[in-house]
Amino acid sequence: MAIKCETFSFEVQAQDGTARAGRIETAHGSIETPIFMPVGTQGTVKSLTPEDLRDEIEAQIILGNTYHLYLRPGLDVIKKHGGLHQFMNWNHPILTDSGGYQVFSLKDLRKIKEEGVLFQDHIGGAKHLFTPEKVIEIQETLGSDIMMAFDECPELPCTEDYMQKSMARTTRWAKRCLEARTRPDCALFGIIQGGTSEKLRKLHADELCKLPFDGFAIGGLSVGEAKDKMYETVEFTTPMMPDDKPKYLMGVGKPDDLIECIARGVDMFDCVLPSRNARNGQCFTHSGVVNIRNAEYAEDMAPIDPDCDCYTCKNYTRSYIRHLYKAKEILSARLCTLHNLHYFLTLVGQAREAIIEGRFEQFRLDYYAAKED
Ligand code: PRF
Ligand code: ZN
Repeated sequence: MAIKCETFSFEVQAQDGTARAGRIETAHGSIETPIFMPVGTQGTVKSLTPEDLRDEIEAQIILGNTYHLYLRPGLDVIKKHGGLHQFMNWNHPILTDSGGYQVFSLKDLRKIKEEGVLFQDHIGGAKHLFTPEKVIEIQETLGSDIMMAFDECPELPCTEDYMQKSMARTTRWAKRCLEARTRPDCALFGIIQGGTSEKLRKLHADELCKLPFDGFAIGGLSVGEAKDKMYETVEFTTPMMPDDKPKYLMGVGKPDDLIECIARGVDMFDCVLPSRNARNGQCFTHSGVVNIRNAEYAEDMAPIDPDCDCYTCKNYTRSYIRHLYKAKEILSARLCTLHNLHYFLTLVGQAREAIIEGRFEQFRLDYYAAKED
């Protein structure tokens, strides 16, 4: 008998057009949606402590990766700590990706079978088999609050025939994931694939949304398709998903994408962009992107974003941060990461307020207007 998660719930608190504000409850606390999840692939959001994440960025949930943590440090080490929360000293919600996306990006080093995916890892080149049962076992060992089902994210472009076969297999894997659960405190989300085809998305959503998942994700986007295609796909897919469960768009995106996809009914996002780009000196601000490497900032006494109240913007000039970047000082990565994640979390928080107050469309217009001047 498949078990149900007893610690997970979701409630829609307000709706404005198709944009939603809601609340998720998990074993490690609640999450107010729409939400952005900073990515902590290796058991750390690079350069930040849990205190930074909680106190400066006000992150409510972070994302961890099955694939990376399973390979290094390995489950025995994490088990010894009592799970990923204790291992990384983050006592708040964690969502883990299933490893599907990571093993499929190994291209030459993997073989897909009905049983699962055979792959060679990127560290020592050892062979592993990820099956739906295995990735649930790993995610339960990590103690994930929200586990993701094992899916295939087909490389685009692919034929309709391949996509249909892949989706059918992802559905069979999804059922095996549900059957493999043993912990009542770990929720499980299903992942809808189907590329940018409305017909295929409908086929897959109809099959997956019949299953007793705690939430649903849109996978297979932000893989190189045109931006308007992605927005269009999100727009026709969210109505195919149950309104009483969270809707999660995987691996997205830029600030504009968050605004556009919140408008189309998405509740949850994750992306490496704000943290990864911060390390290259790319900062997101109310007036657009500031590339701190640029010579024009050499003597700029302004903060990265004059409209930001993050730790970085309250204390440091563009000139100083550019100096750190140029001198290859690691503080540059940390200050820019703090700023970018603060910006992303503030943006979704303000979107949430606007939805609750029924002024989301005005908020969206104001957001674009600020970028233009
Ligand atoms: N599947 C999984 N993780 C993902 C994706 C997916 O399709 C994406 C899509 N860009 C990001 N992360 N399991
Ligand atoms: Zn800032």
